Amino acid sequence: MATALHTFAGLSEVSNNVADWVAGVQQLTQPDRVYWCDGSAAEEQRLRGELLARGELRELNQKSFPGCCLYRSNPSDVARVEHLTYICSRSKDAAGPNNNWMDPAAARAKMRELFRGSMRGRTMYVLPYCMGPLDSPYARCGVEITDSAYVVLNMAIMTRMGRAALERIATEGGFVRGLHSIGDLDPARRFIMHYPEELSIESFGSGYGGNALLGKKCHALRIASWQARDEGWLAEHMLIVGLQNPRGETHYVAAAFPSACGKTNLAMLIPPASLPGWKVFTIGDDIAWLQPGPDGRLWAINPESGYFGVVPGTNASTNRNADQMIRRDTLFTNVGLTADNEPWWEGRTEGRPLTDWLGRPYNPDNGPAAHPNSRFTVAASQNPAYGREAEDPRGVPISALIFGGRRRELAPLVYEARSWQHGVLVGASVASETTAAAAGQVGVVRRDPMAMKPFAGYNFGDYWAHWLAVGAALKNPPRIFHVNWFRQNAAGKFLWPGFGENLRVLAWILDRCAGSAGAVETPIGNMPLTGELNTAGLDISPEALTELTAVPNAAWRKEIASFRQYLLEFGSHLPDAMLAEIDEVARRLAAA
Ligand code: SAT
Ligand code: MN
Repeated sequence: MATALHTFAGLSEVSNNVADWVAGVQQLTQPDRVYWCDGSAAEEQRLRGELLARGELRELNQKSFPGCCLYRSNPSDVARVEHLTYICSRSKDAAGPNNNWMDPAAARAKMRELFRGSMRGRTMYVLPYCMGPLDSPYARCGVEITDSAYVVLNMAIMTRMGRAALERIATEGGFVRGLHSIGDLDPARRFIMHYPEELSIESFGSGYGGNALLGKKCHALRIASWQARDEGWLAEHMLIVGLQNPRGETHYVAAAFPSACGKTNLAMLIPPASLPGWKVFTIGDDIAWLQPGPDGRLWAINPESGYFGVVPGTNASTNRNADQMIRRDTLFTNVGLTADNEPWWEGRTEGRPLTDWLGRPYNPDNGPAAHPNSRFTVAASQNPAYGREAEDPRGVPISALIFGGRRRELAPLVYEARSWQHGVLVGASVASETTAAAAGQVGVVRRDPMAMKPFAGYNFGDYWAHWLAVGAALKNPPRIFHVNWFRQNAAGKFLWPGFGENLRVLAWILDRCAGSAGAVETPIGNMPLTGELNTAGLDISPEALTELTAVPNAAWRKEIASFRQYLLEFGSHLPDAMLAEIDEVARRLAAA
């Protein structure tokens, strides 16, 4: 059997229960070497050097993009694979109709055969990590075992990875076990399995993003959502942002949108010149862990320490913060290259592509230069708008929860739920056009409750019941809103300018939370009174505004009827309160 190459002054001795598990995995997967990651900068340098030497990573122009590298994934491995992702709970009912399910014993047996000998000739990396600030009672730890050095480089940015996490595990005892091997990247031998009752994950056959960085979607959403239900909190697919108004008061909101719908842009929003005095601080761009606080408010931490963001579309006018942030020490995946060896992507305003993401000479007939789901991995602290409160062990108090999707039609710019209970229905009603973040057809509308369809680790019916219970336990719950930045007119033109101008909508939301803005009741929820949404200096026609705030009765009745059908699929798991709420909306539409 291979011997440990490196144990960093007894790192493997720090935690016996980790070491025992690692030894078992080593026996099964038969790596040539075992390497315990300490998370140091020197380690990152060394690993990166090894990948560069092997040609798996490519250095970008070090003058204009110092510390930046390009990684090209296998062309068959560029997005999450939802059809190969399973919740392996003991009962199928617990996973619900919203998940693929496999019997845990059958899944274990299947994965055992895939993992057997899969790391021969490779190094097995052991990555202890902490999701959330190391000193936060809300943080949770895990250990990922992987044979991909690219995964190590990503996890080192995305999580608090290394010695300190292992020390926390040694004191705490419990941790999430994540086993990952890229296998032979054969899509027919690719599975992402979750065993929520055992707090464990097995992922085989993909090296990409959410399939392979197990701390992210697998742990921080699927496993954590299950744990959160048992423990009385929420693990959500939400950004967290701090908004400081011209009076100097800061409020925090958390917002859920499906993948590749602009969460990173909203989290890093640049206030437009027409709204002087506002400041925006990013706390998180993808995942929020929400806990009822001792004061009866809802508090949030960002379990991650980096961003794994969509590159295409990033430029100084869409997201100046991101544009600056990714000019150094950034790992690019699947972008094109310029003749100057700079990264290039659709929407980049400087340079021209010489080669595409596959390394071929760029030819627009072959499609875009950068893959539509090409990504940057970058430390959150590099964001010019980074909010230090992201490191506060208590988290930040949340004033408003916002749900949204990418909807060409129907969903208005903004509306507010009448109550927490109605808000849970509004969150459950999220639907969105599919994007390149997941394998499959792009642009079809699908239901994506709370933007958690690919990520809820258990039955949505039980999940909504849990949401209702969390709200009932809050003395001072956040208000709940729904937004849609993506409405188009009949000619296919966006009705709302989006990006920084979204702050106008957020300002109304905060005024509602402060009790200082009025609203009109509509059958679906409360909307801004005419004139209360600040549109001064905005080039938007009165017709567009009317369309953005319309509630077309017939279309909404159809929508509510189809949503009701969807809810009924959850059978006895669907809380009665959800049916009562949807029937109330239907009644209001009929009476309007
Ligand atoms: O691939 S990830 O799941 O990490 C990114 C996303 O789809 O949100
Ligand atoms: Mn996401």
